[in-house]
Formats: sequence, C-alpha cells, structure tokens
Amino acid sequence: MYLHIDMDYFFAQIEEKRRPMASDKIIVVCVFSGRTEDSGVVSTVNYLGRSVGIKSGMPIAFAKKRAPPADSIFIPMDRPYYNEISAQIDSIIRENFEKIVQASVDEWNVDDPKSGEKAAELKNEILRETNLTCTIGVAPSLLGAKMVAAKVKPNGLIIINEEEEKKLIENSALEKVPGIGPKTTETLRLMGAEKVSDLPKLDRLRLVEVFGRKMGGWLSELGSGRYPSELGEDKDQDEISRIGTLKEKTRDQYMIKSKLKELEKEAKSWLIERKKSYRTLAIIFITEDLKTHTKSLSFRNPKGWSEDIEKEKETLVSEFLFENQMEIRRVGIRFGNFMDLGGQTTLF
Ligand code: DGT
Ligand code: CA
Ligand code: CA
Repeated sequence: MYLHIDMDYFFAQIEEKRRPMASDKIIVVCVFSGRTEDSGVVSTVNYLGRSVGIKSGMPIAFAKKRAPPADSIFIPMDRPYYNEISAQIDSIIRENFEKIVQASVDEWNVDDPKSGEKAAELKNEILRETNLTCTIGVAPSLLGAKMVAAKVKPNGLIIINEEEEKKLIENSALEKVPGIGPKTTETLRLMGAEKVSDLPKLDRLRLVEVFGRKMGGWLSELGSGRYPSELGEDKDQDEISRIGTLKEKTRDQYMIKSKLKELEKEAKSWLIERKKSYRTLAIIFITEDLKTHTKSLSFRNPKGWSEDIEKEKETLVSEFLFENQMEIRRVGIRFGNFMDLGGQTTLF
C-alpha cells in the first residue's frame, strides 16, 4: 500500500497556530516584493480566506479587497521556520516508516505494506508533536493515494481498496490527475477524452505519437488500469536535517549528545550519498512547550562529512542550555549551504 501525506494549508496553518488568538481570522501568508507596501503575491491562505476567494499566487492587493482588515492578518513568509517544521515532520515520518520520499516542503510519499494500519497513528503523532493537521490518503497505488487525499482535504484520512481506487481514478476528469497538466488535458479533449475511462478509446501508438514515448506510454498504462507508484524524487534541497525524540524530556547533556550522535550519522550518510560538503551546522531544540529553537554556526571553508564536529556541537548545546531553562523534548541536527564535491570522493 502507498501513503500520501499532505499538510493542510501549510504555511498559513503554521502562522495560525503561532497565534492562538487569531484562529477566527483570515490568515494570508505573503511574498512581499517590497516595491510598494502591497506589491507581491499570496503564498497561501487558510480555509477561511479561501472561502472569500483568496488563493495562492494572487496579488496581495487583490486579496486585501476580499479580506476586511479587522478580520484578517497579512503575514510575510518565514521560510526558515517553515523548513524547520517540515524537517520535524519528516523526522516523525522516518521514525515510523522506511521507504519515504519527501516530495515537497509539505508532502511525503511512503511505500509500506502495513501503511493502512499505521496511517491514523501517524496523523495523531504529527498533530501531537507539531500541533498541525494533515491529510493522508492510503491506496494500492501512489496515484490512488494522492487522488483520494485530495478529495478528503483538509484534516482527512482515508484508506481505499483496489476496487474503490479503480472507480475513483476511472471516473476522474483528466485535469484532476496529478501529472496531467492543462495543455495535455486540452489536447486529450480534442482527441475525444474527458475522463480517465475515455483513455482506452485512444490507441497507444497514437498517444505515443502525440505526447512522446514517456507521457504517451504513461497515459496508455493509466487507461488500462495500471497505476503509477514510483515514489518520485526527493525535493531539491540545500540542507539536510534529522530530528529525533528524546527518551524523556531532559536537560541532560549526555542524553542530548548521544541522540545527536545518532542523528548526525543519519544526516551524514545522506551527505555522503550525494557527495556534499556544507558550510553551516545547526542544532535544533524543541522544548517542552513545543517551541523550536535553533543554534547555528557558519564555516568559512566548507566542511567534509568526515570532519569532526564534536567541539562545535558541544558549544552549541551548552550555549542553548545556558540561555534557556526549559526541558527538551526533541533535538535535531542540520547541515546546510552545500557545496557539491563533484567527482571528488574524499576531502583528504
Ligand atoms: P492545502 O494543501 O490545499 O490545504 O494548502 P497548502 O497551502 O498546503 O497548499 P500546497 O500543498 O499546494 O502548498 C504547500 C505550501 O507551498 C503552501 O502552504 C505555500 C506554498 N505555496 C503553494 N503555492 C504557492 C504559490 O503559488 N506561491 C508561493 N510563493 N508559495 C506557494
Ligand atoms: Ca498542503
Ligand atoms: Ca503540497
């Protein structure tokens, strides 16, 4: 079975939960361009804002016309913070599953025979650890999982069997199928196909002729009921984090450091596989009040994965414990600002 996880109104939900008093307001996360006070576009908006017609990509000035000032908050994007939360969710998923691909900042694909039983538990754990809701679809194919998740958004969870999946996909309009864009939809419409169930009417050779071998072949497979399930590529990223839950809430340096050692190993095996060196190191602390704190260092010269960073970690941890009196619940490590090592396999 495949599992598709998509966070609900991700950036806006994070901002909403940061401001408990604002849960009845329209929250608009904006990319301000700075030219004039209102120039820029909407990144995303909560469901209240969507109900008055505000959407991703819309100019901020348009959105303001739809949102009464007293009932709405326009907030600049805080991408580093969203990335931190994304890494936290990634680590929760990794604690529960093995074959995982993070497809975007707020989306994961998982391949696991038992994913059906574990999906509800995962949804709860994400909520408990981050206070955020997500939507999870589980189906025999990844395509089915994505499509059924889209239907039960937000805060949804659904598991479907083969028969239900077939019905859902066959009855779907072509433009609702992930992977089929507006241009392909239009060409297919001209060829006489509106729904997935119309695809078998089109000859495979003809599809390949019009759309090329890859897309044409893909459409023909889709028409014959063989649904794609490749987990896809990991998103492009310029940092790798691993965050883990401590056995118990603690301020004990030894416990914190031994957890960090484990996480460092995981993150470094990722670096090694991709031949990356890095210029920034950060230690992430999630305290008992669920707040996320980061302590970081930059290096003038990029560091290779085999270089020792015990001292640096030690400094960051002690500094944090000195500045903050809370107990720590999760810790993480992050390497960022990569340099590609190309063909070079070792720095020494
Ligand atoms: P959802 O999944 O429909 O409940 O809502 P979102 O907001 O999670 O939408 P999604 O999954 O398509 O996108 C994830 C995040 O990516 C979203 O919270 C903000 C960002 N994003 C999406 N579309 C745009 C866009 O057009 N421009 C910019 N700057 N950011 C976007
Ligand atoms: Ca989302
Ligand atoms: Ca998404």
